[in-house]
Amino acid sequence: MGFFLGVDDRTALSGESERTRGSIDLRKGFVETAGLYPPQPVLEKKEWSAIRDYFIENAPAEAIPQETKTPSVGDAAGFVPLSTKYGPPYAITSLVHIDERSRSVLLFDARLGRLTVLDQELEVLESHLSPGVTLVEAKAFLDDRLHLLSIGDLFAAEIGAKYGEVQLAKTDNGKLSGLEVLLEGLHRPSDMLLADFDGDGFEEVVVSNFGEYTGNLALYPGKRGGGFASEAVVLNSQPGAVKSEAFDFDGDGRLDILVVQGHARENVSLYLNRGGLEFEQRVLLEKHPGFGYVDIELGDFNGDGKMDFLAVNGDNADSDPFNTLKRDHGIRIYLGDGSGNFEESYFYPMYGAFGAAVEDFDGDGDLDIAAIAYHSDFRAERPENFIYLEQSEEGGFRSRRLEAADKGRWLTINSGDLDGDGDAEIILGAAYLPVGIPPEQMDAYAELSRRGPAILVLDNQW
Ligand SMILES: [Ca+2]
Ligand SMILES: [Ca+2]
Ligand SMILES: [Ca+2]
Ligand SMILES: [Ca+2]
Repeated sequence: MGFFLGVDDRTALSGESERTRGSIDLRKGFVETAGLYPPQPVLEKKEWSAIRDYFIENAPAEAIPQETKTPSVGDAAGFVPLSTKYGPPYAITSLVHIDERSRSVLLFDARLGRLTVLDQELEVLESHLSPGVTLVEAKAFLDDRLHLLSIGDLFAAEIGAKYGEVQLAKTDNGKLSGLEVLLEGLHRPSDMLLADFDGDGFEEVVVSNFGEYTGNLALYPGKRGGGFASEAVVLNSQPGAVKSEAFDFDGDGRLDILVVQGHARENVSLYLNRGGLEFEQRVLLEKHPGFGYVDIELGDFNGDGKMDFLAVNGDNADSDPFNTLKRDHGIRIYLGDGSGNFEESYFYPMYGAFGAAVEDFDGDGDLDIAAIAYHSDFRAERPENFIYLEQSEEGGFRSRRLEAADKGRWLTINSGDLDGDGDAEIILGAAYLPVGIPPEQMDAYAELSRRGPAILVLDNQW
């Protein structure tokens, strides 16, 4: 906080390790590079001291525990792990994607810089070295097109650098060819959304340029004949957009955009489509900067025909190495009224929750949830790295654990019908990085990294 106010006060750091002091130096450099470090302090020394003292006096010495949750009702035995030879050690799996058209799995490992395609038996179909690219998302269409999104700089090593790209490949039975770069110079994008927002028959792409201290939410109009205009319509000039989804939430016939912002003024906003690629932002939820939003998913959870959404918050990497477990982390459902208003109906507390897949996994007609955690409680004998929330007839959810899925540190999750039998499989992708790990949990984390799998594919046998 001090760096943003032009204050470099290290008094609280005496006695801290070299690693800690190093990471504070790094953070100062980031704020300076982003041009956000004021040349002069913007407040008096005594004002700064008063703020610091207030926080030190009022912050609890121990993290406030999460609210008690109903114990899990048993194992998620309907998910059966499939075996695979794919498994680079210390994987950084930035993308997992089930391609239902070709019954294949697309993976990207950011440590190797390698894109790999597995067939439905999880045998390697092909593998490409992709220097300078770090894929984080894939979006398929009914035809042979596949859009890919590269974040460029996965680790935010270069603040302000714009190496992100939207790429287009052709697919033939899972094999990729004819790679084209459609957009470049994107600011650490974490998500793309393809939809025709102006109704001219050509899809726009909405890019969540997460950035770091700078970034934006940008819409690139679709061009006649394919591709996107290089000039963006900036929907929001704040950094931190993580994920967006399209739906006509107010029922006026135009597709709107739901966006989650996971940085600074964290929020979930609805961008109502007013026509002509003009949108009006309606903030639905606004949270504090440590809330850690990472994901939203759409679904009609209560089956009333009105679209609802699920929000996931659990990012805990921003205050390395002073991360503490956060009471508020978890998964929440917001029910929609069909006019763009939402009300929270469900909360599942989960430390470090990082992503979710929403499907009717057990085929009983209602939506269920599979979720992962990246920043789970490593002190636990069995950290809760995965949870299956099965919707019950009464509208509540029963939680189920899965031992095999607690053995990885999952960054990515995707679902889809891999084997073509009509139900959705799950794929989890692990990333073993010492990010967001408090020093006293480093040993437990190292053990998990040594043994943890790169991916886990769960066959649906509910
Ligand atoms: Ca609308
Ligand atoms: Ca609903
Ligand atoms: Ca169900
Ligand atoms: Ca299936």
